[in-house]
Amino acid sequence: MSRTLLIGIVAAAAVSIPAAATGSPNVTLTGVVGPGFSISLKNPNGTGVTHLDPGTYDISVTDNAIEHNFHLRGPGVDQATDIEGTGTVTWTVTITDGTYTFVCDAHPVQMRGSFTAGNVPPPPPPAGKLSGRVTSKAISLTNGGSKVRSLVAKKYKITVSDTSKTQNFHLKGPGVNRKTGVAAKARAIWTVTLTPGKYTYRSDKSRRLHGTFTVRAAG
Ligand SMILES: [Cu+2]
Repeated sequence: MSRTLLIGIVAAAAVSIPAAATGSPNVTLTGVVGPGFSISLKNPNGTGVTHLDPGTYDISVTDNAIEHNFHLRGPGVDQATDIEGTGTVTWTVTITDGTYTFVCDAHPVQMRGSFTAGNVPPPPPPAGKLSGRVTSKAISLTNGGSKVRSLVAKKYKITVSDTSKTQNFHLKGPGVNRKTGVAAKARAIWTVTLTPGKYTYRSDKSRRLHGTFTVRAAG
């Protein structure tokens, strides 16, 4: 008996899913402002909105703060919550080719975000920051204090500190071949575009001082 009953429940649940989905044809994006100086607009999967296909969207906006608001503006769209008010509203908006911004009107410099749509490409991701360091005894490449083992392909700013007059810092891999001088101390900032593949950093005067990492495709 239990087997038949279970199949019946599963079948009923399967039928109810498309019925619910057809009642809400628009993709719903979620905008949140506050508490504090935070503002965000997210895709259904929780990632930040950076680029959308043109179309009609429902935007559920929750305004958590009496000193902030959520103001979305771009081609064909200009919608805002009250600065003094709080609560959740849903806007149905039509997104077309272009760039859209969302800000708090009371703090438009600190609290802002943007995305592009259609034929306007998303902006490149901000450059990553790395630190390269070589002393007479050790070499390292770190990312926020952790040793770099794997990175996403994009642009990076590498602050290189070469505190040795006998070693250097040499980064080599697909599209990149940069080095400091062996006989001089140096401090430099290199902007490099890392692409998928294997990279090596080493001192050209000591085989012992070396490390490797891999770069994988973005997305
Ligand atoms: Cu604000």
